Formats: sequence, C-alpha cells, structure tokens
Amino acid sequence: MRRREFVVGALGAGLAASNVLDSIIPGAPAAGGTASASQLRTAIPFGAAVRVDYLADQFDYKTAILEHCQMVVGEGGLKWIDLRPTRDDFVFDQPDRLIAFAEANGMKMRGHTLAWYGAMPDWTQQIASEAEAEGELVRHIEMVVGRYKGRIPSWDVINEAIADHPTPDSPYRESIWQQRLGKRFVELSLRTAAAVDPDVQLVINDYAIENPTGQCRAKREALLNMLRDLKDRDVPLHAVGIQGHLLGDQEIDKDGLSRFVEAVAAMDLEVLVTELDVIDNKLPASTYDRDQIAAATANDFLRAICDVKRPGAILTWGITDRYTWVPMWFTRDDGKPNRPLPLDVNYRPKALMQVIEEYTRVPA
Ligand code: 9MR
Repeated sequence: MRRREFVVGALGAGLAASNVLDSIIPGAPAAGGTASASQLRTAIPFGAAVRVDYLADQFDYKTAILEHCQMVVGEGGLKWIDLRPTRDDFVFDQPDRLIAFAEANGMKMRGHTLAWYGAMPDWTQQIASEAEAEGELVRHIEMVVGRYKGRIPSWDVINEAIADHPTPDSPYRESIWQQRLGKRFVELSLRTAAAVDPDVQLVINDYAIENPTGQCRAKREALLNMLRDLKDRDVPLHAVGIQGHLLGDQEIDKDGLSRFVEAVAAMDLEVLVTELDVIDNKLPASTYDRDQIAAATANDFLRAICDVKRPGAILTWGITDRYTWVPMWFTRDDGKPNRPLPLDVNYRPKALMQVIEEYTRVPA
C-alpha cells in the first residue's frame, strides 16, 4: 500500500485501536476513509515546545527542531514569570530570540500564554483590587501581543482556566485573575488581545479532557459551558487548544473526546493539539513496550479528534526525551528515565513520531 492510501485510512475512519502497531508499519491495512479530499491533501502543521537557550548551543537539538517542525512555541519565555520579573519590567529576550529563529527558518511561532494561574511572579500576589487586576492584565496583553503583532499568528490567550474538579457552582480554577475579576477575566483577555491584533487566532487551552473519568467529563462540560457563554455574547474566540498530556496508563475516551470536538466544531471553533506527550511513569519498564503503548495512546487520542475535525496544528510539549517537564511531576518508581516525546534522548524517532507523521504529513 502506498502512503496516500494509508493516510486516507488513518485520517478517515481511523485505525482500529488494537491495530496501532500495524498502523506504524508501512504496508499495514487501513480502513476506508471518510475525510474529505481537501482535508487529505493539506498537511497538518507539526510543531514542538522549544527551550530557546538550547537552540543556540546544542547542534543536535536545533537540527531536530529544524528537521521536524513547521511551528514552534516557547516552553517558557512568554509566561509572566519570565516576562515580568518586576511590575515595571518587560523582558522580551527569550521570545525575541525564538521568533527570530522561527522567521529565519520559515516557521510559525505560537504564543503561550497570556492569562494563566501558573508561572506567576510573586509581585502579582500584591494585586489587591478589581481595578488593579484589570489594569495589569490589559497592560500586559497590550504590550505583549502588540510587540509581536502580525508575527505571532496564534495565542493561548487563556490557559487552564477550568478547575481540576469543576462543579456547576465552581467551574473556574483559582488564580489572581479569577479572584479579582471573576470569570470576566476570560472575556477581558480575549477582547483585549483581539483589539490589539485583530488577525490573531485566539485560543483557550486546557487539559485532562480525554479520559473516561468523572474528572475529564466534568472538565469537558465546564469548558463547553464556558465556550458557549462566550459565543453567546459574541466574545472574540477562534479555537480550543487540547493540550494532550496523555496519561499512558489510562484509556482514551474516544466517544467522549469525539463528542467534545463535535460540540466545539458546532460552535464554529477550530481545534488545535497544543502540548502532546505521553506520561509514562506507570507504564512497563521495557523501552519497546513503553514506546508502543505511548504510540497507541497518542494514536487513539489523535484519531478521536481527526475523525471529527482536522486540527489546525499538532504540537508536542518538547521534541526529545532529553528535555521534558514530565520528570518534574511523574518520575518512575524504577528510576528509569521518562520517554514521553517523539524523539529519544539521542534524537532517534520513536513509534510516537511515526504516529504523529501519519496524521500530519501530506499524502504523496
Ligand atoms: O514545561 C513547562 C515547564 O518547563 C515549566 O516549568 C512549567 C511552569 O512554567 O510549565 C511547563 O509547561 C506547562 C504549560 O505551560 C501549560 N500546560 C502544562 C505544561 C507542563 O506542566
């Protein structure tokens, strides 16, 4: 079978879950497709989160990014803690270097992120009133989106605004923005970003929506409610970022995730996969088995999305197992290093990379 026929099957009706190992072997049989011809002829841009310092001094790292990515996003650099060490300083060094790299190499850069509870400098704890919060948030977004206007085409305006265990009465996560402004910080951020750069893609980004658990069901529902509320009030918004930090030992809720994507698409919103990786701390020790399970999990996840709607981009949260956030929270009991990303520590492609390529490449 030629690649084109194979990709038709992979993107269309999808690969049977049990078939994932076949799916990454050239020549494997594929089911009949349902995706349109235009969907199949257009590649999905692939990208990765980048640590900008390593681009400068690690040849293999830079080569891997250049070889595999059409898009980059700073793993840090645009977070408040990096940009705003003090209330009055804006430090643009890292994102300036990353955008220069992207532009020099014909890549797009995504912006991550404008309003998040995490990675906040201590001084923001002193934001005491509603007016002060509004002033700081608006000033920040105007300054940062304005600096890269026309150059960063897509922004995670809102990151992880849904509570870890949302309830109908309390769907939002605590943050300085939520505490001082209530839920209107979401609308304020989106409207401010849209006013600064009307062409930018405005994204709401979140995680833990892909498993068949009560927590993920509640997160999906809370996120959809938030999106509906924004759309009902004509708040500018273009896409939902599904982060995709997949728990390797948990099943993907294919129906639940597909239904979620359907509901997002029905609101005329695009879907992006923004932070894909596979958390492997509970997976078997064998490297081979672990990589196959990670690839199968990612395949189930991507298939559930792509069966419904072609994502605007697929990005992983890092490119090589050498540099990943995963061991900060999910070290293995056996002491073996984590393997969450598409390339191993020596930049060799793993089964996960093959799965990603099946979804992102233009058919021959
Ligand atoms: O990978 C990032 C890590 O290096 C940072 O220390 C951390 C705090 O800024 O953020 C990590 O990235 C997170 C992303 O910004 C939002 N989704 C979850 C990611 C992994 O924790």
